[in-house]
Amino acid sequence: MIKIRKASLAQSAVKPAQYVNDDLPQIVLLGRSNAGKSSLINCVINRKGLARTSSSPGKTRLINFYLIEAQRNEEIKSFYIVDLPGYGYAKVAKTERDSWLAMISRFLKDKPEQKFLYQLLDIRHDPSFEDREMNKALTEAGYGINHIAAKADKVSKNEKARNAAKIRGEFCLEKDELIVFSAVSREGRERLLADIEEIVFGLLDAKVSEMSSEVEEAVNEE
Ligand SMILES: Nc1nc2c(ncn2[C@@H]2O[C@H](COP(=O)(O)OP(=O)(O)OP(=O)(O)O)[C@@H](O)[C@H]2O)c(=O)[nH]1
Ligand SMILES: [Mg+2]
Repeated sequence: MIKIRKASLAQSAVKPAQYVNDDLPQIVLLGRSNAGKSSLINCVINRKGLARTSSSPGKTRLINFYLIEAQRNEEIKSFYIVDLPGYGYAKVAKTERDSWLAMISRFLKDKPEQKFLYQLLDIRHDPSFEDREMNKALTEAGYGINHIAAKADKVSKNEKARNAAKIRGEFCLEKDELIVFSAVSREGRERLLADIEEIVFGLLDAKVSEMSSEVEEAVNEE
């Protein structure tokens, strides 16, 4: 398991000139306003208020790049978690909605090979029209999307199983493909960190370094 060593807000952007300009992987969080994107970031990095959260939807209006430093064994690597402004909040004017869409699609088209998309859904509700539209548009454009059912602490155990199954059905996901998450109980945090580990450090390396540390131990014991 990786350890998060440091996190900071590296950059806030509305236009390409303001994007970060390096080749670190980007874990990109998409989802309805109020789905819990900013709370998830704070939970993952163990910092209460780094990403601003609010019960009034529409808190995140910029593309925020959080630079994170993680450690696995002796290895230290950096990556970004990108907090995108949520879609579908209240009754925003059409012009604002359009500029939001333009901002997001411009961002997603930039260095797509560096981006790993996670769509957050509130586990209490059926995926909304916009959740489904967003998923469809991105899938058609060739993006792979991962899914997270957030706010899992807000439902009973039965509801959690039922609603997670519904979300999996909606997006054609296998059982282990949906991450059930809560920023409050921290359920799903390790599962998400395992994904991030694979993205940032690679899977094969993990096995190799596990093996080499076993070999090292064995040598030390002799
Ligand atoms: N109980 C519970 N509440 C949560 C959880 N995640 C987020 N919330 C609450 O839901 C509200 C919205 O959370 P945010 O993290 O600000 O949501 P967001 O997706 O960043 O919203 P926008 O910035 O508007 O797009 C806040 O009041 C949070 O405290 C969770 O896992 N459990
Ligand atoms: Mg937010």
